Amino acid sequence: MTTDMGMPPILSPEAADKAVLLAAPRGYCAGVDRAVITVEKALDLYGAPVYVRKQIVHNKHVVSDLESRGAIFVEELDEVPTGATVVFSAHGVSPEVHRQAEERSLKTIDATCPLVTKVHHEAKRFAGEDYDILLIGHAGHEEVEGTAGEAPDHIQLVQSPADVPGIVVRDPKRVAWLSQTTLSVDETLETVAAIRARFPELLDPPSDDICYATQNRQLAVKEIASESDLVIVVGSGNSSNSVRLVEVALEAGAKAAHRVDDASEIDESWLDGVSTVSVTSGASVPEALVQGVLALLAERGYPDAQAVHSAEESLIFALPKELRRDLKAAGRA
Ligand code: 10G
Ligand code: SF4
Repeated sequence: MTTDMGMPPILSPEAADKAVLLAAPRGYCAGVDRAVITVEKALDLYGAPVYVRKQIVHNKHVVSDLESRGAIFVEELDEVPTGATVVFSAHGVSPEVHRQAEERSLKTIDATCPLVTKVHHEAKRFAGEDYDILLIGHAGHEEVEGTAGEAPDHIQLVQSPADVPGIVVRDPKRVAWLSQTTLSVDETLETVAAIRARFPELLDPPSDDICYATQNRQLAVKEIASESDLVIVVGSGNSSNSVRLVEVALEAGAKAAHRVDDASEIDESWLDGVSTVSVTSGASVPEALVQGVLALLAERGYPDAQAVHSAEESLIFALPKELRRDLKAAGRA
């Protein structure tokens, strides 16, 4: 059970010797919700198997649950039989992937989050105006590969301020930056400051690329971190936004912070001498996994969690248009 505590101060001096704080918002964002529902509805409508290129979202429990319902996750499109249905993950794909799908006559459903698509549009626009684009993000992450693929001749990856001295551009007056949507807000500001110090005429994106959900989850964990002896972040190891929450919690003053995929990964020794435990989860994490962590804490003598709200979220995205069209045609819209 959760008690809603509203605004700070979070813990009164009379609080019991043990407490659990639960960050809000946490867990599923609008883009993840849409992507997971897309695969579920595609399985219902077309029947199994439905292929999914890459993990639909970076959470191993979500992926194994969808696998058990008939989804087949592949790394690349050459693993998908000709003519089959394939869903593109929430992290987005490059135009080259769309081209390959067309070449193989695949039926595609694009579950790219609309907020990632927005960054793709910005990349195309800056490239169309012939800017050199510095994309702040992590090498090898699917979102970065998809965004960079929109304008490979104009985009170069910048991972941290340490990369900035080595940047080579054609014209220092025509440089713009964009970013992955799931980065640390504070680290990204540092990287942008380093870039701007080298290129004072640097052009900003028209609006934040780090999305509302990433920002809100970082704010929420910051709010409780300094009161926490331990922060437990639920999320998978390849989930960029989940891993960032551990770093943000530590930077904001948590005495310790660990990421777990679920309650079974909690090392009991982490709880030694711990009074206040805070719990949060990444944008790709089902709430049931958080509740599992709270249940384990209750078994270890911790009280009901106190929810600490730092922002309200109400965004919902419409399902991909290809799926809406087919649902409507089947009378199931
Ligand atoms: O945090 P990342 O980008 O690794 O992804 P995730 O699947 O763990 O969370 C949802 C975020 C996206 C789908 C990327 S926009
Ligand atoms: Fe969309 Fe942000 Fe969620 Fe990524 S983390 S899927 S950009 S809402």
